[in-house]
Amino acid sequence: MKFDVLTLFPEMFEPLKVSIIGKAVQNGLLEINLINIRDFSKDKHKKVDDTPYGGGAGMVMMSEVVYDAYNSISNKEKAKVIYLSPQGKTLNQKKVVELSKEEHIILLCGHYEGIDQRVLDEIVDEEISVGDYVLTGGEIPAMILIDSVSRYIKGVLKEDSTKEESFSQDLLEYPQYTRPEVFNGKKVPEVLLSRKS
Ligand code: 21W
Repeated sequence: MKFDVLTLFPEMFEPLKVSIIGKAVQNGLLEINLINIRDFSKDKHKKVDDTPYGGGAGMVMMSEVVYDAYNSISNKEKAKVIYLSPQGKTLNQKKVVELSKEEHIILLCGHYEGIDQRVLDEIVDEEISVGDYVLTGGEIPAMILIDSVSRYIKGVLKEDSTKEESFSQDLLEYPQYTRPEVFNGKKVPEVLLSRKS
């Protein structure tokens, strides 16, 4: 599965280079391309945003630079374009499983107050939020989406740890223990001790 990420802050995506996701990239199960929107600014000062028409606080990312960054992505005809946005539909596990069936996802991360609506209308298929609280941009939400979706790609997790999740929701969740048998005077439940591996 391939992700292309359009962002002003590609350096925020370092966490995807370690652990399970980092290994999946190394093994070629997953491809994550970071595209720096600023690289597509034609302005001598590399300007990417401007004040909003009608006034209001903050800055708005300009259409053309976002559009040019998007158009630099190859083979995007079948890709799903997702804009991470506080106004989007909240991500849940059902949506995560659905997205894991896509071959190619393009993630657009806003920063500042948002992105000019005209380029969003032009390129975005779907808007997704990660919850009802305010962040500074779409980069951490994009990483949440990549992390949650990638778990469902065959070979990313060791066994099929995702099977029980989709069928039984969190009904099968239970407290877990490992060595030592006694910690701060608290013993591991007796019933588990005979089933040690
Ligand atoms: C937060 C951008 C607030 C803009 C019109 C005029 C992506 C996010 C984000 C951010 C505003 C997600 C406005 C949960 C999030 C994100 C940055 C305010 C107000 N509209 N999921 N002014 N929470 N946040 N815009 O914040 O980009 S997914």
